[in-house]
Amino acid sequence: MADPNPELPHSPGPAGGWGSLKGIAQTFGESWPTLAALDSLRRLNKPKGVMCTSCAWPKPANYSAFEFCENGAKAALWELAAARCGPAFWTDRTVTELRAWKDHDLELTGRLTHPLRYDAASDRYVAVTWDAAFADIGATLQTLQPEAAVFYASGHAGLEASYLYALLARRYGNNNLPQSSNMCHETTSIGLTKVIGSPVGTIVWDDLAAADCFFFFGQNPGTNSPRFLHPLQEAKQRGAKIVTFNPVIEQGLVSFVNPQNPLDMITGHATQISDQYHQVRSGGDVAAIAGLCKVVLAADDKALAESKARVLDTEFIAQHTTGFDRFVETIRALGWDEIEHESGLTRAALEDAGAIYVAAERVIGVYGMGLTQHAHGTLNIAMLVNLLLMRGNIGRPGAGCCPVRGHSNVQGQRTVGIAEKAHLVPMDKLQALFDFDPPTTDGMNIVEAVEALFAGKVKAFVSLGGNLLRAVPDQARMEQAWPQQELTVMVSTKLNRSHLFPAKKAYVLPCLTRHELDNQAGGTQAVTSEDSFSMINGSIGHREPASPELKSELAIVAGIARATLPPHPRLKWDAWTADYGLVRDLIEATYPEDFRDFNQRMFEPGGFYRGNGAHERIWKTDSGKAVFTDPEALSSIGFKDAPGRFRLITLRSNDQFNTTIYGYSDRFRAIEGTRDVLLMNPDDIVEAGLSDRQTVAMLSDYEDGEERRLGGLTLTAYQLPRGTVASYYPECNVLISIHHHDQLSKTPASKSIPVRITAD
Ligand SMILES: Nc1nc2c(c(=O)[nH]1)N[C@H]1C(S)=C(S)[C@@H](COP(=O)(O)OP(=O)(O)OC[C@H]3O[C@@H](n4cnc5c(=O)[nH]c(N)nc54)[C@H](O)[C@@H]3O)O[C@H]1N2
Ligand SMILES: Nc1nc2c(c(=O)[nH]1)N[C@H]1C(S)=C(S)[C@@H](COP(=O)(O)OP(=O)(O)OC[C@H]3O[C@@H](n4cnc5c(=O)[nH]c(N)nc54)[C@H](O)[C@@H]3O)O[C@H]1N2
Ligand SMILES: [Mo]
Repeated sequence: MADPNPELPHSPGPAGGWGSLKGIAQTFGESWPTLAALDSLRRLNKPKGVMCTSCAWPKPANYSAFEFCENGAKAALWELAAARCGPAFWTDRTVTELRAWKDHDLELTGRLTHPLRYDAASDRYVAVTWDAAFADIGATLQTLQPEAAVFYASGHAGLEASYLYALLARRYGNNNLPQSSNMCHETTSIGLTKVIGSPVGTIVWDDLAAADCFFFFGQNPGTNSPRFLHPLQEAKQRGAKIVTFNPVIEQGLVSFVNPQNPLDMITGHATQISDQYHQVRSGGDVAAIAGLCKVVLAADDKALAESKARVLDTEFIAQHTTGFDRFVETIRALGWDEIEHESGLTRAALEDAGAIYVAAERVIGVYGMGLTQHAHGTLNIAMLVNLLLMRGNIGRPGAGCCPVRGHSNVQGQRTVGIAEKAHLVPMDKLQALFDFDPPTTDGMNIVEAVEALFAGKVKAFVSLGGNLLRAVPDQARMEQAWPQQELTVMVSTKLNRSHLFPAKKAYVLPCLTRHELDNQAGGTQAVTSEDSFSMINGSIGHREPASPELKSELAIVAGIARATLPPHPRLKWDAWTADYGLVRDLIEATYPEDFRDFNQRMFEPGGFYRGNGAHERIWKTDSGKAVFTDPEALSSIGFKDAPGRFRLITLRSNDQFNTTIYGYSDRFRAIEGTRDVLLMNPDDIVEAGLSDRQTVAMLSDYEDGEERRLGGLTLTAYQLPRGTVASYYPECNVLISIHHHDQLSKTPASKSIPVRITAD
């Protein structure tokens, strides 16, 4: 077991504290927003305020004065930056020239102010009118076969715009509605549905306060959901235990100084977060959890022999689950040797962790990309559910399964129809509401869309947010294939790399952010979003828009739709744009159980709960029960170990939101001034004949015949398990094969990429 307070070679302070305030200030040294923008922070995550545009962590009903974290503040201020990227920006720069720019520098140019069309003759973007842009987009889409167009959504846009976007795609004639979750928690949607009949997590806010134990697998709250650290700190103060499985020692899971607690701030008092920290190998969680399950079985055997209370929740297992006997048989047959080998952890360490699990009454299993982004990611999740089911830790207070979602409305977009799988959408309702026959064949998810793009079958890509070209695997191939299309349309707030590979016709359409005043013919409009706990919240923007030319996401979707689809009395694009409440009525009519009294309830403090069967122990699976899964593999990597082959983890720094790079300070890992690093165990460095600080290159070792290489990385000795190396996302995306993904959900395996390392 790793020391929970290790002396790292790079020794950062605790998460939170003064560092987080400094972190907010530093980010804006270069692009400091107006002072009035700071007022926006006060309104974050409060009723009639604005729901954070950063992550999807829920908002408490009893909010504090400042209900935001370092990264929520950065996300807000980044969008409200004073800098503007107007049409004049293009007078002395070409698109090709900008490809040499870093992601950080592209976004630093500021908010986009005008709709832009790519002009191939001058290799520049030029300003166009909205009407001209919509007309050309509509006319081009009309010339294509419906299957050849893709409607991508990154998880930002609100429920109203997202609902209309899905309607646009279906009226146009396809279900090609891939979403950022296809690279993220799709594993959760598929994996959890299979075993508990719900695509989303099962806990609600009050469960956080009732739990006496948290098991963390591959989720990094300090960087990616910092407001989670507050309930964790409270949990520790009431004596709850926290056990972490993560190859990287993440500071937020080690200790935390609450920046919202004056006493903590003055005294520097840090709360220790993890009681145990286990540095599992990348892809070693199936084995680690199997080990924990073995410990639970052994404890139950002992209790039986001694006629004590059972450790297994036998009543729950009998009444609510299926597959238990086979699962137990497999777990019992597993040897500790193979578990130790595959997990990289000792039996003693797993017994220590298992002892905490067995002693706890109410356990929450938390996870993130460390479980979802592997070739057997769905198996990872099924194993975590196995562990929870053994002691009835799903569907009762203080217990449950907690996938921590990424984008602020990524879960909600799925709820209102952004889904490529036809069976997930109530097509009968759409048919009745809009008088058309929705397409019944499944559309493409991200991996399928990219494969079709490589095969020349995709001719148009519309993106509601996001930076797909930078976020997907096989970036070099993407950069070749993307411009071959007839049309690319990107609804964006700032310049990003995806804009720099324009198709034959290419438009960049600038939109309002959630912080900005959205005035339409029917008055000021609000938008709604759904968080990780299935709570729906309204937001009202109040900031003056960055440019008078900007349109809301909903208005842009409606503009494209009006220009693309034949008119129909049921398609009231203008009325919907004037009053988003009418769109919420449509959402309620389509999903009456989830959105009862939508317009009346959208500003309830903390949001209103959409409900979740699994939370009530109603299992919407084929068998009507929760399912124990018999593991068919003990590693989640999906390839064999080989001499010289490493497992690469792609990391997020504390100074980025996905492909938006705020700066070069990964404070919690003490990596400053650069992102071009490769972190490696010191013994591995020696064994590979390399040396610390040397410049190295990584080569993909995925066996599909493609060459993939990333050079210029400074090798950095770091406390990682042997055989596991780490470097940053998105820079490493050139190394990932589009074919290397979770078997069931097709989520790219971004946390176990096979690589070789050489001197550069
Ligand atoms: N500030 C900030 N906030 C964000 C984001 C951001 O980029 N910046 N992104 C948002 C989005 S879209 C998402 S999806 C979430 C992502 O948030 P997380 O789910 O936390 O995602 P990551 O940071 O990619 O990876 C999580 C952890 O998995 C660990 N890990 C890697 N491989 C393994 C493994 O094999 N096993 C185990 N047990 N752990 C492993 C890594 O060391 C890392 O600490 O955050 C959201 N919030
Ligand atoms: N190797 C590797 N690859 C990964 C991951 C990983 O861990 N490792 N993580 C994956 C995950 S979890 C995700 S979610 C994806 C993310 O993939 P995407 O969602 O496609 O990427 P983002 O970086 O979140 O998108 C940033 C862009 O969104 C636009 N934007 C920002 N705010 C708004 C807004 O309010 N409205 C609109 N319309 N646009 C806006 C801006 O122009 C900005 O440049 O990447 C995935 N890729
Ligand atoms: Mo994500």
